[in-house]
Amino acid sequence: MKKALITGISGQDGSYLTELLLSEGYQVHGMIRRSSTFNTGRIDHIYRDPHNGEKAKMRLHYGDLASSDSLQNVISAVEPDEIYNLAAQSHVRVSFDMPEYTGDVTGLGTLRLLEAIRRTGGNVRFYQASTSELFGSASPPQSETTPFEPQSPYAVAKAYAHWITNNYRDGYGIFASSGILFNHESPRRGETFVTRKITRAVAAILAGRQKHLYMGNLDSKRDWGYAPEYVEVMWRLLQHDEPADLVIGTGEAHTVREFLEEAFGYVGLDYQEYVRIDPQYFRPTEVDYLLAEASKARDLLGWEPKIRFKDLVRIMMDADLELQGLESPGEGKCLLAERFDGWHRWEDQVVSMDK
Ligand code: NAP
Ligand code: G4F
Repeated sequence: MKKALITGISGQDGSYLTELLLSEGYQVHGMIRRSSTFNTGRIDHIYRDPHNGEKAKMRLHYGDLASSDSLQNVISAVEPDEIYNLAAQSHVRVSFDMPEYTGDVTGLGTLRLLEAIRRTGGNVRFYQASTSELFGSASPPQSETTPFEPQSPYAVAKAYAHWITNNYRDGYGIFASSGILFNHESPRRGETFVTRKITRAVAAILAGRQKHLYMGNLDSKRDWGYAPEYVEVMWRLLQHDEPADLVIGTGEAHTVREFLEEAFGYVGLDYQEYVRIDPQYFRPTEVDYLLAEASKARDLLGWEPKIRFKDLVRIMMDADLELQGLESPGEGKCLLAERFDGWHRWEDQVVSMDK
């Protein structure tokens, strides 16, 4: 039985990757941070195998990318065949507030992990979670040959992580691959990333629990895909004969404004009545336009995304409507708008930490 170690197992991608690897027969080990409250909400349902009800082959270990000894300890204890480095301070706006911390965890943390692999000398395969943010201000579409022009402390930290991964591959012969993934979303997406912030807000507005949605730049374009399809590429990349760097995206970009139109429109509302612009959500430097040219992934791994923009919005909307106890409007139906009376009784629920 193969053993995989996932850093960032409690995040969006970590949770989907765990499900995938368990279904492929792996024993999955995940690294989690110590927290004063539970931080395993996305993986709690995996403790039991959904197929047979038995205890899942998943174990959790305390560790942190900021601490070399914890990484050494986990790797020595697990002796994994594959390591997926998904842990990061992953929020671009937050990286402007915490640049040093982001550089330490997202950048140097990758070095600490690679160094632990080099020292233990095992024959492990390593996946690095690189990002389309590396391309920054480079003209779209972006592929593996597009030069990096990072535009935030997060992107600069990820550039370090990307290059140090290449360096350990070339210098020490470690089987190390980087997936340069464009934005991917799901109902498990963190609540302060823009897609989830929007779908949560639409559902809360419809439920009468929120009145307005405060946003930043609506003109930036992103290539949004569906997270479960993207974690499959991570796994397939490590099964390939040779290590490689690979761009993953849908090849279709939309503005934040279009996401708003689609999400509000899904429940029969006009976003312009609810959205307000708040300068606190603008970034010192913005990435305007990300669009993947992912033909190498198609040629190398036969990978093609199936879920496109409108379906993605619907999947996320349906999940957030359900969380609010509301029904999905479903195909072609015009909505729950009738239930939409009395919202004005509620105060705005603007969370100050919402980035
Ligand atoms: P996410 O939901 O923000 O999850 C990040 C994970 O990293 C969480 O499990 C978090 O733990 C963990 N973490 C944070 N700081 C840590 C530290 N110091 N030590 C150990 N673990 C730490 O991110 P995601 O969306 O799943 O993305 C996974 C990876 O892909 C990230 O590296 C991200 O930068 C990268 N990426 C994401 C996208 C995307 O669109 N989602 C695109 C390209 C690349 P807690 O739960 O305790 O916070
Ligand atoms: O959802 P976002 O915060 O994602 P961003 O910055 O593209 O980063 C995400 O994708 C990267 C891959 O390209 C990952 F590497 C990274 O870890 C993360 O997962 O913002 C998307 C766009 C930005 O242009 C932002 O300025 O939405 C714009 N936006 C407008 N109003 C907002 C808001 N973003 C957030 N988070 N909150 C707003 O209110």
